[in-house]
Amino acid sequence: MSGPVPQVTALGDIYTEHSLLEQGARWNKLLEKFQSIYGGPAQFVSRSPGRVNIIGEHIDYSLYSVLPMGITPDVIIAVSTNLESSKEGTYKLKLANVDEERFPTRELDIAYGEVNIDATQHEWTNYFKAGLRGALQLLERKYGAGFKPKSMQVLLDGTVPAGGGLSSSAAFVSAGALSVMIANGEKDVDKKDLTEVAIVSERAVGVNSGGMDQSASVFSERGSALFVSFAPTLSARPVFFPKTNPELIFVVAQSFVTSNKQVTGPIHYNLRVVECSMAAAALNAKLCQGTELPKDSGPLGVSLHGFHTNYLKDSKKSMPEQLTELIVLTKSTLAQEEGYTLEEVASAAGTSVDDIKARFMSSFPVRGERFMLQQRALHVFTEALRVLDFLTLLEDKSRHSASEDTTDYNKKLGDLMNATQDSCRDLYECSCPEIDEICTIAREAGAYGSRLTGAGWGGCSVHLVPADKADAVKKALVEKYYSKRKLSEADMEAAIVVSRPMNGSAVLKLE
Ligand code: NG1
Ligand code: MG
Repeated sequence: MSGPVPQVTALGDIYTEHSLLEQGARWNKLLEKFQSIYGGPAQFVSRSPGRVNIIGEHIDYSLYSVLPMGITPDVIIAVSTNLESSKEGTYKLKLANVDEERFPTRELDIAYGEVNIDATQHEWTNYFKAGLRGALQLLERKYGAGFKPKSMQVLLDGTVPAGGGLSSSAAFVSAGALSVMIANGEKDVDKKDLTEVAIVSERAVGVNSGGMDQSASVFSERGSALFVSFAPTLSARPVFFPKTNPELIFVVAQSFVTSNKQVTGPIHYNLRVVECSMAAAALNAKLCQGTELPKDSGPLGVSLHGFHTNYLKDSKKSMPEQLTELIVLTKSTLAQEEGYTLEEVASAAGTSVDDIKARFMSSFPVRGERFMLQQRALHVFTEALRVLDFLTLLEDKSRHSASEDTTDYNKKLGDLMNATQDSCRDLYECSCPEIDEICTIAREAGAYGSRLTGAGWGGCSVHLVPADKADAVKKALVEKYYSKRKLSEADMEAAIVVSRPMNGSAVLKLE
């Protein structure tokens, strides 16, 4: 399901009628502001959305398939290449944001062949530079190392809340990389190329990220969820929601607990990536004696999926049966429920502490006394299984004619999401009390399934709700959660969104 990123001439090709009016006003404002800042018109606008993950949490970097969908909030970037650099051997970037108070304007002269990013600085333009660097690497591979990038005037507007679990970063990096490719004359930007560029680029900003967000941001299609697989290579296909009775919708609710991966990475996100890689190494050493853990595209070069395919390469069992087997084996093979010290990890993986440090703990700082290998691996294998179960339910053809009541079916989908939340809370320890509370409130008010979405430790939650209970769920959340916090009017307004699956990346040509 690859192909070029669509180049469109009307906003109706990007948004549905629900949001067209509002988006039209926003795009006009962007283009007018561009004209007033730079004294000339923009040549094109690139766009990439945020996403909500329906199911498949914290398994993308272990290279198991996930099921996210694109949403309406997005990053739009207006661009003109109508300027010259005054300094020999450099090109110029003028980077402005519609929200200039939070994101001050920057002017950069960048020497050909180098884009320096200081990931220790929390600086908004890093995300643009990350996309720039990735896009230029791709262009250099294509046109040779002497490739001279165009100077760019840029004005950006983002509506995906930062640190809110809806993947503002992937939207930013994908839209940024896309804008650089178009500015440098690329006509048809391949979706898969763009996604891969965005995945690698985002790692330059200091996060060991998987590939779900960038895939969802680039590939999503209106009206469908996206089944994204990472092994043996990246692929994505749309999965339509069957008709149900009562009709199902997704309610997305913020917790307003902010978890910033750049800051908490060493004890949260990046540590989980490390724990999963360590678990893969230990399982492989114990169960695949004599064979190396194969190198793959996991952020640290190996993954639980890599161990899985190494161990079960000749298995005739179905994927769900294989995962079930691995769940049983994990409990007996990684039996230390109290976790593993670094020495114990090394011993389980049949290697030295120095080797473990060099392979898994040198690219980003992590802090941990005990590494919870059993719990993390169990979460990954059970969650990978839940994604397949969810997909099987969605694609169950016998369901599609339904005019009869489908409450039981709806509940099965919800139960899987609830099981994900339990596993995130207990095995992966990536929930937080506020998200747990939101899930309880929503379920009591009629949601079939409620869980955190995105990295967790705060951020966002997603709820599968019968359409006729959407108002009741919203009301309960406002009364029992939001009204108890001191929220600004704007936050209150953005707290809950009823989300429709929306298109991914696109370019609007203006000339
Ligand atoms: P968020 O926190 O929403 O950006 C992160 C990762 C995903 C995935 C989820 C957990 C990045 C850019 N994104 O999402 O790849 O691992 O957590 O499922 O790091
Ligand atoms: Mg992110």
